Amino acid sequence: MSFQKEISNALSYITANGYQIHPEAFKVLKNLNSNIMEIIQKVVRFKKTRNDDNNIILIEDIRNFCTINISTEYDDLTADSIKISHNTLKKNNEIQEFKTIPTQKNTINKSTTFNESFKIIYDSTDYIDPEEGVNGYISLFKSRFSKTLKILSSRPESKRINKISFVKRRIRQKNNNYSENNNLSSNGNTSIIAGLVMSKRPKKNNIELAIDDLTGVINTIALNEETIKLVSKLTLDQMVMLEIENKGINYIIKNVISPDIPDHLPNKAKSEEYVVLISDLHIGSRYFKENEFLKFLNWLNSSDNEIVSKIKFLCIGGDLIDGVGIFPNQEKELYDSNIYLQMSHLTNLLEQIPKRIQVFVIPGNHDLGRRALPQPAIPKKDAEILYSWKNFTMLGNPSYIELNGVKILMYHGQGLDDIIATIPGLSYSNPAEAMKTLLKSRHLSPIYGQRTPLSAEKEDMMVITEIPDILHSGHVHIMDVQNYRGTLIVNSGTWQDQTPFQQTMGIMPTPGIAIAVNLSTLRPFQIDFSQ
Ligand code: D5M
Ligand code: FE
Ligand code: ZN
Repeated sequence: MSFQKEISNALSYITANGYQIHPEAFKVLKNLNSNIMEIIQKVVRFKKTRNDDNNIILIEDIRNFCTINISTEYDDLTADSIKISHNTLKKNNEIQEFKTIPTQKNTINKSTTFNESFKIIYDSTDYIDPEEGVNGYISLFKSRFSKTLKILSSRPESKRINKISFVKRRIRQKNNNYSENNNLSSNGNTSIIAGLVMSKRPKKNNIELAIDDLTGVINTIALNEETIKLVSKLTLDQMVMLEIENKGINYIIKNVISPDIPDHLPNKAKSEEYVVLISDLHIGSRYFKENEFLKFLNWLNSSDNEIVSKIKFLCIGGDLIDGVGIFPNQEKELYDSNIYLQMSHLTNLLEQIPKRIQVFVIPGNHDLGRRALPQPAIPKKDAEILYSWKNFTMLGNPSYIELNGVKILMYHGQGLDDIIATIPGLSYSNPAEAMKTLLKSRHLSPIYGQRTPLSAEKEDMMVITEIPDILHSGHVHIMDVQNYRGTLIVNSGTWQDQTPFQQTMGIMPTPGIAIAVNLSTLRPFQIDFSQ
């Protein structure tokens, strides 16, 4: 189809669906070169599902659907050849230009600089685009593979990556040659492969690891203490780079290279300002600690406290309400078994947050909306009042925000259940240690098919593509803070007392604590309201 024809089809599609396109957005569309119709269809679908009552398509609407487009083709694995078409829209000057667009109702949206102090870098709500059936999961894993391969490409070892099919073929040929010459297989040179962990089988004196890189699966084995330790810390379905050596029929692991985050200096704000991190209120549960939460709200409203006057931001990391039907026999644990009453109780409490504080909200597994990760923002129809407050930004889980230059990755933390259950040495009592595994694997919920439902998205939004300065999660209900290679890891605990389920699991929650982080130093402070 000619380019003109494609543009003309896209315009027809827009008008047929009752929308118009802003002239600036039209210019951008014309510069996109490809996939114009696909992007427009996504934009329209997204505006419809969000009940966006502004019927003009703006640059920001388009931007939501065409950031970085990594080729999922797997033709050539050298680092330099990973194909990335950076979105030209991401240039700063275009963001400046963006500001001049007249802002209509409901149009101030993602990726826009709202004011000097905060930005929404990435809201998974905007990218949710599941694919039906088994193809969906193929797309998801291809996307995970290529996004993480791009991360690994900064490692010098990546220059030597070979496709698994190639490694196996080469070794087969070599072994055939040797047997023809009546020779035994020799110790070949080492190869580097990169792929997703398909299985991990701990044996008495070793661990077997199967790796899949979309060209084939290879069975490898860790034999010495050092490699066994490294392999035991890998999660299923995460991306990893291995140096392997062929010996007879075995591929012995010589080195394990996780995508990981590098040791780095985090971004810091220029002046002393604070963000407060909380999560897991569980309003509606009999175990919700309302008195403690009211003390917290009172504290936020106190005028004579030096730190409080410097609090500019509040992040709420999901599980705002307890919900209904989340687990069997939940009704017995609810004081309010109507989600709308739970939401209204939530609204009454959150209304007490001073309006000068910017609040960012993501959902958790107890909130309204879909259960599978990534979760879109709590639906507007269920939280109209929260959406109407100017200081509230409702985001998906996960989301990436920037507060005075400090990048915060907000993620409720569902995937931690699977990490804690499967990695030796981890426990619910130190969730920050488990969150470290997320940074090492560069994935927020790597394990597929166990406790954490993952949606078959075309793009794997759970890959940690950008290094956060702060990783904020909840879900585990235990407050924990740790610094890992320059990133501040915070699990913000809960406002719910121990539930019968947690009692059977041996989980001792730490309710009633808020974490405040000084954005100019990244120093965390605990404020305990449980006393
Ligand atoms: O999770 C509250 C706590 O219960 C948290 O520590 C995780 C734990 N939890 C929740 N679901 C599971 C499953 N399926 N297995 C193991 N542990 C779990 P919340 O999301 O607030 O109910
Ligand atoms: Fe929770
Ligand atoms: Zn939760």
